[in-house]
This record gives sequence, structure tokens and C-alpha cells, in this order.
Amino acid sequence: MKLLSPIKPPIYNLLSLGERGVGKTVFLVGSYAELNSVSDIDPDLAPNLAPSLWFECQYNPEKELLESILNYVSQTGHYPPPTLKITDFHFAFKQRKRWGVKSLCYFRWWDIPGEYCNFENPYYQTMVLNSHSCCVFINADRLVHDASYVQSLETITKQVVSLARLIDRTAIPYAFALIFTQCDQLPPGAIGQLQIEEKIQGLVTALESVSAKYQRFYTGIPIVERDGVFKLQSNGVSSAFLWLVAELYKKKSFGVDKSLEASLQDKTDSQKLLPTFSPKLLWGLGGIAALIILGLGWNFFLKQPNSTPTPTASSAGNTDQQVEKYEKLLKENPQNMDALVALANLYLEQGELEKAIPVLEKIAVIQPNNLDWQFNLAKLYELSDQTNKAEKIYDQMLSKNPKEFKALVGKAMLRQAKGDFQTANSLFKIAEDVAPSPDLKKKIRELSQSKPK
Ligand SMILES: Nc1nc2c(ncn2[C@@H]2O[C@H](COP(=O)(O)OP(=O)(O)OP(=O)(O)O)[C@@H](O)[C@H]2O)c(=O)[nH]1
Ligand SMILES: [Mg+2]
Repeated sequence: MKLLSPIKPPIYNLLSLGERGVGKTVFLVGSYAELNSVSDIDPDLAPNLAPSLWFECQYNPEKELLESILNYVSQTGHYPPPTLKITDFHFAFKQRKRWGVKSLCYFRWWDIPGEYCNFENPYYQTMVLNSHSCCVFINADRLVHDASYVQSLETITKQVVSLARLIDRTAIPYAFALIFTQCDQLPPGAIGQLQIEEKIQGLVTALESVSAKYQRFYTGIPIVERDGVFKLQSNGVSSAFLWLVAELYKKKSFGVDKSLEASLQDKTDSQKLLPTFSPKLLWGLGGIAALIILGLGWNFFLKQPNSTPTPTASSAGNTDQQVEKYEKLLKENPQNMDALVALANLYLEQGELEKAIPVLEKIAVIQPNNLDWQFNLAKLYELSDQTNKAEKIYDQMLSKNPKEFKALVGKAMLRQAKGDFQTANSLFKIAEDVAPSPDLKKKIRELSQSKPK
């Protein structure tokens, strides 16, 4: 018997960070196989075997993809091929109660090709800002046996620490699962773990210095053969997922289930958020964080004045169907603003900036006098590394009104990031003069003093 919960369960986005070939996809399908192999055991027939917690794939195409990867392994005895594009998986985290089954929360997992996991990538920045927790993948086999791997670990450490510092400034319940993959290649038990520990001291010290919540998970998912059938042996692998989701769910009872971006938006204490820590790669994020706290009206997701809230992919089912629906509406009326805004939001939610930008360009042409659209478009250009286009928009806004505050700050930050401090400072000065409150003037002064390294 399944009962519906009267309260809508929260939706969490889990970020994964790890280089190509570290084992992200094997971890995902291994965890899925482990939890799913027991999820349909009837508790009335086998009460000791039926799990009390598990997760289920919400949409059939995604489920079929996971099953097809598992079939590939069982038929060939090989690991799945490398991931070529981002695939979105939506899971429901379920609990069996005495009275039935309850969905505790939903979570979304982006299976990402390794080279996308880079803070300089605008898609990835979108994912980072929309995430609630992160799985950091480290190849334990290479960590122990390959001296050159230390270099990759440094890159990962820098990214994790930059993210942890940003989170530290928001006080959201963000957790890091450090997942050491391919541990089946190491000596079992404590010896292998000690060898890993020696190499990750830098990462651990850095995480502790910013009081990050983290936990280590050692996973080994060998392919084993039984009676001519191969399978991933994934005992205990899903514990990382369960820990992250349980951490988030636990905190939710205190009303804190915000993504990083939402928390940055709420924040008003600029001292805590200014990107003084920012290495160059996080300058984009730091700059955005600063814009958000300045209250400059920049959102990842677009809002149309006086319209009903736009459904998002995660709240309203299958994204492809929704895209199709809005595209159909736009064929009938290419100027349908509701459909354009909804479509742009769907693309943004998928991290598909290159699809969102042309839609927003249309919106900006239809409503040329709405400065919010112009400003949002400029921000998307910035995120997709088209800073010249972004600056052109700020220039257009300033040619109409030389004291346009958002454009002054936007252009000043771009000039600053490009090392043109003279222009940046004179723009910051005008912005400070026209800023409508003493608080905002102070924040502008602070922004003008924080320089990208
Ligand atoms: N022995 C062993 N090998 C593993 C394990 N996990 C991954 N591998 C190996 O690592 C390779 C890459 O694993 P994937 O899960 O595809 O790696 P990924 O991080 O998803 O890589 P990209 O999607 O290409 O970025 C596999 O083809 C296996 O050869 C494991 O637990 N044990
Ligand atoms: Mg993969």
C-alpha cells in the first residue's frame, strides 16, 4: 500500500566533482543496482530482507538508461563506456513505514563527463550554484600507485576548498562525500585506507580549516562472474548517497533546504560573502555572489513581472515534454512571453546556457526597454565567457542612462576582472555616488577593493 505524504518532499541537487575516468558513472550505477536489487522485496514475505530506505528512479527513460548500462556490464563483462554528455537522473528517496511507503525527498544527480567538472566551465558553475551537496571523486588506486596523480589531486583540492569557503560564508547544511574509487585495487581494510590518508592530508586540513561537513567513503566495484553472468559487485557503495541525502533531509526539518545560490541570495552580510579568497577560477562565482548580495536583481532563473510562477523541470515532470510544449506554443505565437521565459528557465535549469541565450536574446528584442532582460542577458554572456557581448550590453544601458547602477557595477566588475583597474575604479566611483543607500555605497567600496588574483 502506498500513501501520499501531505507535505511536498524537498528536491536536492547533488553535484559530482571528479576527473575523467575516476569512476563517477560506475559509482552511480553500482549504487542504483545495490539499492534497487532489494527495493521490490515484499516486506510481508521477507521482513528481514526488505530495506527500510532506498531510492528509485523517477522517470522511465532515465531508468531504462541505468538498466541498459547494467545490461551492458552483465553481457560483456566490461565497465560502461565513458560519459559523453551530461545526463540528468531524478531519484526519489523512499522509506518504508509500518503504514506504507513514504517519499522522504527527491534528488537529482547529474552524470557529468570528467572534463566538464571544472569551475571555469559556465555549465558547471550553474550546477555548483544550484547544488545542495557534493560528491568528490578521488581515484584511490592512482592516488596510492601513481605519483603523477598528486597533481590532479591539487586541482581538485583547490576547487573543493574554494567551494567549501563559499559555503562557509552562507552557513547552509552543505556536505561533501569524499568518495575514494577503485579501492578493490588496494590492499583490503586499514592498510589501504592508511595509504590513502597519507596523500589526502592537504585536502583534509583545508576542509577542516573552513569547518566543512565531510565524510570519507571507500568504494570498490569489481565486475564478478557467476554462472556465465557478469555483474557489478557493489556492496555498501550506496552508503555515500544515503549519507548525503540523510544529512540534507535531517537539516530540512529545521527549514534549511536551500541551494547555494538561494542562500547567497538571502544573504545580506557582504563581509561574509566578498570573494577575498577567490582564485581566478572562482572569480566568476565570487562576482556573481557579490552581485546577488548587492541585490542587483540577477537570478539564474528569470521572472516575468505579474505572471504565474514558471514550472521547472524538477517540479513538473519530464523536461523534454515541457520543452516540446513551449516550442509548440512559440510556433503558434513567437512573441509569447510566458512561453519564452519558461523555455529559457528550463534550459537554465538544465545548465544549457547556449540554448537559453538565444531565447533570452529574443525576449530582450521583444521588450527592449526592460532593463532587467538586458541585464540578465549580459550575465548569461558573462557566464558563457562572452564578456565582450556582455560589456556591449552594459555600454548600451549606460548610453541610455550614464548613471544606470547595475550596468555601472557590471561593467566595473568586468573591467576589474580584465585587470583594467583604472576604468573599473572610475566606474565603481560613479556607482558609489549613485548608490541609493549608505549600505550599498559601502558594499560597492568593498567590491572595488577585492581584486581577482
Ligand atoms: N576495478 C575497478 N575499476 C573501476 C571502478 N570504478 C571505475 N573503474 C574503472 O574506471 C573506468 C572509468 O569509470 P567511469 O565510472 O566510467 O568513470 P567516470 O568518472 O564516469 O568517467 P567519465 O564519465 O569518462 O568522466 C571504468 O571503465 C573502469 O575501468 C571500480 O570500482 N573498480
Ligand atoms: Mg561517466
